[in-house]
Amino acid sequence: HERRIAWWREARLGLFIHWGPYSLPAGVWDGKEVEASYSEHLMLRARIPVQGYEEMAEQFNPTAFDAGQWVRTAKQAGLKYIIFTAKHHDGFAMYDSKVSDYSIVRHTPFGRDPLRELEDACREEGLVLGIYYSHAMDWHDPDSQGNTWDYPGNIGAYDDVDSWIHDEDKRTRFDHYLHRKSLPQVRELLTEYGKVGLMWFDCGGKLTREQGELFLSTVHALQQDCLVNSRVWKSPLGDYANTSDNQLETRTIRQDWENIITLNDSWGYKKSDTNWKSPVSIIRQIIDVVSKNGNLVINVGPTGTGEWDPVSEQILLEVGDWLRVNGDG
Ligand code: FUL
Repeated sequence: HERRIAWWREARLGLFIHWGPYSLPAGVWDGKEVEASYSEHLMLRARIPVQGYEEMAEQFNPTAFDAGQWVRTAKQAGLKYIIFTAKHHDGFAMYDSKVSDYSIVRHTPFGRDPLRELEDACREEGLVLGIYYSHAMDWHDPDSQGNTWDYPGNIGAYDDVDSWIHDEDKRTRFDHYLHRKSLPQVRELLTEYGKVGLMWFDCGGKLTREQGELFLSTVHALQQDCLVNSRVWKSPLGDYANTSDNQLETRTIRQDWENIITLNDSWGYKKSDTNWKSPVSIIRQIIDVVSKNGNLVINVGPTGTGEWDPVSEQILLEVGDWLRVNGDG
């Protein structure tokens, strides 16, 4: 563990990238603004049937995507690692998956593999590649958690453990999803994309401890030096702990901890969300978190065409300017 975490303790600052088909509708469905602060939760909040979401995803063609530019901007902003959403809760793979055809490569006219391009760009620029993978929730899968409008027998997104833990059918089907899709995709991510600095799992609280440990041991068996965050299940499982989302008042959770914030309120690109944090408040957050020996990960949500919102880019570059003068490199 000590050897595995050494680079991360040094790195201090990272960039989160939430990008997927949800970046295209950007918070709007059927001409209406969907009530949800997170645009990446559109499918859940608007209860979009799998087929309707699939049809939307077929339109995803982000031809302006330029991995080199994204990574160079991150570097200029003083960020040392990136965490890219390889699959969010919508179940859509943002990489070339052999496990599922529901991917950017096979399901869209775009046909490119952004994870591969980001891997190459990170290697070129000397940033560490981290991968976000929604291992517990998958609204596209008939046996996973969250989608109870297409699959009423599933574990709901907001159900507590007690409501399903004794339900043999729910438990068994969820376990099938883990073994049929989730774990196999984690295996491909850790075998097809070179050295991965960290696997960032999410919403693992509804897994059994055993299932959480299975993800942890799978990662470490494939890449001994790859870190795993505590959302794989619950802290203390994992190499380091996370705060809750967008938590601006922090306290040390344990020795190795990471605070995650987004520049506005949504993680995925959302057209109507202009509630931007100022560069000064981001700088304060850096000072606060780093002074408590933590890491800070700042999120950007690129658009459906593959560009960064100019406002978020500007905020990050101003932070980078400050770091060049006041940081320790
Ligand atoms: C949350 C997710 O549900 C959000 O969509 C986002 O990915 C955030 C970083 O973690 O739990």
